[in-house]
Amino acid sequence: MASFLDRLTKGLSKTRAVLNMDVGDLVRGRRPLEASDLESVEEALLAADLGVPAVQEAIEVLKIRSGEIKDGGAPAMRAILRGEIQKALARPSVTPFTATPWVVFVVGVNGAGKTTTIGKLAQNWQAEGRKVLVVAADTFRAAAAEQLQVWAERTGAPFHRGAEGADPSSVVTDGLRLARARGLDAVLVDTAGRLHTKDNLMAELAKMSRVAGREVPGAPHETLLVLDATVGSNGLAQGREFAKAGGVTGLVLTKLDGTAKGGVAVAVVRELGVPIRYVGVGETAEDLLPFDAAAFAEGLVG
Ligand SMILES: Nc1nc2c(ncn2[C@@H]2O[C@H](COP(=O)(O)OP(=O)(O)OP(=O)(O)O)[C@@H](O)[C@H]2O)c(=O)[nH]1
Ligand SMILES: [Mg+2]
Repeated sequence: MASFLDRLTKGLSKTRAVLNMDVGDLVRGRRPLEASDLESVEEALLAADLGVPAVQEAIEVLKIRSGEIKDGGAPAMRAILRGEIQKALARPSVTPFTATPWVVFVVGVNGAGKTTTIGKLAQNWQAEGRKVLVVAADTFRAAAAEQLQVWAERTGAPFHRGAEGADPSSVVTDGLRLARARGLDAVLVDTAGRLHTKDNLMAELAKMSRVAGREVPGAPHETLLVLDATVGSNGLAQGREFAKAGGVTGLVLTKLDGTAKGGVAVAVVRELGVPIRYVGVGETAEDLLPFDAAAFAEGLVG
């Protein structure tokens, strides 16, 4: 099986192509960095959706360290960029499974990849020998629960769903009771996709969190916001609203395999101050990778 870095690198290849198009031929000879060179780098970083503040900072650092780039050429510049991106992405994160059951809410806009991410997590955690309950708190669409059930059956994880139209909070309550009664290690709660602009749906998420905390102390231990990397900087607006409503503790960046905008990772982490926990680089269970800032920076810049 391909290594973590190989798979990530493959997932980030579109982003890297954007960056390297301009960055690659930057240092043609051993000469000082010129303003036009920096403009090319800036354009490439902006095109990859790192966001204006992060790009400006990176450019400042390149200017300050232009002597190293003069001596070391393009590899030196890539090394500096890698270091800056890694620094921007590094955030402290929680240690999973430090409570039992470990309760994880998965939230995000429609189609971001919530259900798929839960399926992948359930499969990986079950394979590690943890007992995982998968809860469908999307009572809005019957097909949503069925999609989750397919993943649960495939992974052998127990599955809980509520009646169609039931209050998602009551589904969460029942699910957590079930997990406690059976002594399960973790609970993954799938929520209905919702627009970050819909206040009533955002309030529903907040309620689900409150009731979870009543059943299991400290729950939800993680609230993962799933962002589709292909939407680029639009993920920022989504992130802000979900963070306001639901105490987001971490991010999952999906569909990195299909985008040249992987730099959005830097923009959202900077904006929300929470770590990326996992990245999705495809549709199978093997295509969810625990996030590693160094590997990500390497995959992005090459
Ligand atoms: N290429 C690729 N496709 C992905 C990835 N993650 C999810 N998908 C696909 O994205 C589509 C939507 O995924 P879902 O998991 O159903 O998204 P969701 O957030 O649960 O959607 P709703 O429940 O409708 O809000 C599916 O076709 C997935 O296979 C990924 O990392 N890479
Ligand atoms: Mg879903």
